[in-house]
Amino acid sequence: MAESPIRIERKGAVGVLTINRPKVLNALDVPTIKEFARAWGLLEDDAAVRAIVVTGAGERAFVAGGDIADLNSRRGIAHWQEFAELIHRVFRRVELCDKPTIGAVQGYALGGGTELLLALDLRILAEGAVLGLPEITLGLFPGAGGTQRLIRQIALCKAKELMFTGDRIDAQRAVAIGLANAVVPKDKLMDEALALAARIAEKSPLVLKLLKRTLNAGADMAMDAALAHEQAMISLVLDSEDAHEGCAAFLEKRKPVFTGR
Ligand code: DAK
Repeated sequence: MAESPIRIERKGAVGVLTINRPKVLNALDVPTIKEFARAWGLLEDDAAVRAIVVTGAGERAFVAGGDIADLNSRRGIAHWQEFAELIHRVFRRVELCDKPTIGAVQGYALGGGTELLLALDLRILAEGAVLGLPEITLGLFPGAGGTQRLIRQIALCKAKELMFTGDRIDAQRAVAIGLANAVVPKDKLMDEALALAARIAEKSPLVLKLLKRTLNAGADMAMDAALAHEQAMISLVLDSEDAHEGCAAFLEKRKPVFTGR
């Protein structure tokens, strides 16, 4: 039987999803994106999973992009129906996931790989990681939500430079322009990503959920609407058992135990 293009495993409270097509540098074809969606649903639905780390199999790549052979196999409306609609739906689901998500990147994260990172909350890069949006060199432009996510996340002139030139950037530069959180030694990548995920996973899942919703929705709202939304969300949080547990733990000089209620 062929090996699955996606693997999932649990490390304590952290779910790890590995894109597993190392022979083509974990490029995303339609079957892989479909399997990604299925695996993602399992992690989302598992209450014991409080944070999700996404990584690529092998040492050469996180994801080298959309699978160019698969992309080139379609003409006309089939692009929209089979590829565009699917990848947009899946990346949006990733972006709006109620659990915190982290990309752990070794090697290439190009095209759809960088676009996937843009849908993840935090991005940890191994030394030597290479990011970029080379679609323009293929006669394309980033179309998995990348144009819109990038201009909302980094300075417009830097976003345009990346998309107009298709240049690859190294890990240090990716952090410097605000595209990633940190660069770590190659052999520490998973340890660092898992430790960060575990630290976040200790926090209240309810608060993380409402915080993510506040940030994601607020980023696209006018200020007054965003503040009203924040006020409603923090009111829910303030009324939660976890808020009382966190405050009581502080006063009692102990570590809080959050349950998500
Ligand atoms: N797709 C398919 N195969 C790929 C691939 C990719 N993106 N990237 C690498 N491979 C395959 C190579 O063809 C090669 O296969 P074999 O020749 O061994 O059969 C194998 O992986 C190893 O790659 P290389 O031999 O090229 O390895 P090198 O170390 O020499 O070079 C590289 C590594 C990452 C620099 C190079 O492979 C490369 O430039 N890869 C392509 C990177 C790229 O252009 N990525 C962007 C792809 S376009 C859409 C939404 C999103 C998208 C499209 C549409 N809609 C909404 C419709 C996304 C588009 C993209 O991401």
